[in-house]
Amino acid sequence: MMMMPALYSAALLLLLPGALTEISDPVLIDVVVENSLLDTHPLTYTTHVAYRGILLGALKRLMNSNENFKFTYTEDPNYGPYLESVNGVAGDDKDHTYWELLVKTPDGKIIRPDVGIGCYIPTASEKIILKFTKW
Ligand code: B12
Repeated sequence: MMMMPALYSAALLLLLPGALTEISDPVLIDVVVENSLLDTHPLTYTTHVAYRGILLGALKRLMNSNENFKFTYTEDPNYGPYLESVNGVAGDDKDHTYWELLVKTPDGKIIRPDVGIGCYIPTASEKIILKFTKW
């Protein structure tokens, strides 16, 4: 019986290196802002997200650290945060414009996530594309 605490400590020490990597490694991502309706150059920003953290957190961190990036969102009762504007350009229901969320994975594929900025969990080296477009 006296051995039990020591055994537990040994087991905990074996588990720790993995656990520590997870909490200390920030996940680097690029955020690309594109306007498909105007002939403007895409802007690329680099930021990071916490391990298994949501995109919304990364966008807030980017806004707080870079005065050239800003965004606003509204709160949908069912689906959470809806990306409303980026760098002063807002989507408008009347014009059928919105900010589409796309992701370019490290192997070059472009995917359209089936969740919004409050649910999407970026992984390392992804390019998050915020694309102003029409529906
Ligand atoms: C039409 C539609 C859109 C239209 C809305 C146009 C409009 N203003 O009318 C547009 C093209 C803008 C759109 C965009 C997106 N959508 Co959408 N959309 C729908 C759809 C097909 C119908 C919604 C609807 O009209 N409901 C009827 C009305 C009466 O109810 P409502 O509550 O008022 O509807 C509003 C919300 O649904 C809101 N809305 C629509 N999409 C989204 C997405 C998010 C994340 C939020 C917070 C709100 C939201 O817009 C509606 C009108 O105001 C649903 C699927 C479905 N069948 O329900 C998906 C759906 C809601 N969309 C979804 C997604 C993922 C997106 C995008 C994130 C896709 C992307 N990768 O870019 C983007 C939002 C990006 C952003 N800016 O934050 C998901 C949400 C799932 C989730 N848990 O996050 C759904 C469920 C489809 C799916 N993949 O299964 N969408």
